[in-house]
Amino acid sequence: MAPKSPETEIVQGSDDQLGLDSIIPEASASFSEQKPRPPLRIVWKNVFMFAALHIGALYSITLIPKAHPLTWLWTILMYLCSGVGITAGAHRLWAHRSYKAKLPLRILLAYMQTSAVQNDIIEWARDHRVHHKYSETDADPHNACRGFFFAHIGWLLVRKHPEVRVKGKQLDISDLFADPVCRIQRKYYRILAVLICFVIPTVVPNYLWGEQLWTAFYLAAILRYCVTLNATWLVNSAAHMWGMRPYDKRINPRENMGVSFGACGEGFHNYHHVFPHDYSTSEYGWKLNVTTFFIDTMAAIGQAYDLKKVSHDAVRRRRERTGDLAKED
Ligand code: ST9
Ligand code: ZN
Ligand code: ZN
Repeated sequence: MAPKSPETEIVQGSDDQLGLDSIIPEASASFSEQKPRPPLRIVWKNVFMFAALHIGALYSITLIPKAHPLTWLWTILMYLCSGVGITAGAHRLWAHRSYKAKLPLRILLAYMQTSAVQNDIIEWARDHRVHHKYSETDADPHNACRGFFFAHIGWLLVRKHPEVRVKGKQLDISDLFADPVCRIQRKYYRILAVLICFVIPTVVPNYLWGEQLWTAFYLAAILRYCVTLNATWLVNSAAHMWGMRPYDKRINPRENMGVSFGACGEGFHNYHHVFPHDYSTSEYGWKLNVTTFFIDTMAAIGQAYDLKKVSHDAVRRRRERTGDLAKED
């Protein structure tokens, strides 16, 4: 269990009123009327790109036995680097502001987030804020009410529903543009993405322990990128469909331990949608949550501060009021 850092702020009070105002959820699709959807407009470039990536990742598996053990280790390290860049960076820091980070940590997180190539921080955080505020409506970019495939990868293969843009433009994202780290990353995103996601992971094993460039590229870049993407997408698909709802049975996001394992601690998704401002996204500290371990470590060396944590009492009250095991009225 994570030690309680002196920098951790225990947030009391009504759990519905905590966190960023901009992401307090509107009525979910399950409870509101949906208009007929415009026809799907497939983006073939993305279809071919993601198909090629997945075929490349399958081929990469055949290279594992002949790779140097240090290349295996490097691939896992790169997976953690891009995973935590998304979870501790784009998600918990920039999208939710669940803690604050000093400049060196923000630069490190931006580097790590870039290695995941999941769009720049501003675009990622904006889509994610819309996802929380309009969860499972047409304004949710990866609306899980449209099925597993759409929530997982399909939403990246078609033009967005017009409501995503309409509702997204109403959100305040001035805090993201106010951060020079986000602005610079966005300005040079394409070149940075190629360098940090593909070139550096390939060149390092070749230079340091003589791994073949071909093998290093397919394992540390292609396979690692593909696995990280799918682990992330599972939060949108599987963790919106399968698992318990101990905090709020009226919403679809679930507690999914398999997803937590693969997604660096982001499978506690029922908790997260109920308490989106909690820096740990769970009430269980470091359990299946390497991201919380990372943020706590950064807090211990003074790089992260003002960590927001929901009090045990508020969590217990919410469980009793709306959770799976709450008594029916
Ligand atoms: C990727 C992202 O994979 C994954 C995010 C997952 C999030 C998961 C969250 C779960 C919790 C965290 C868990 C982390 C776990 C990590 C574990 C790690 C181990 N608001 O976008 P366009 C505007 S990316 C306001 O082209 P189209 C936009 O500004 C993979 N406005 O839409 C623009 O306006 P303007 C790599 C918005 O044409 C206009 O709309 N990336 C919003 O419909 C057009 O924007 C790719 O492959 C908004 N929300 O195209 C790229 N959204 O003209 C994929 C848009 O004024 N993307 N706008 O500037 C694309 O190719 C396209 O976006 C598209 C849609 C085809 C999908
Ligand atoms: Zn969600
Ligand atoms: Zn979130």
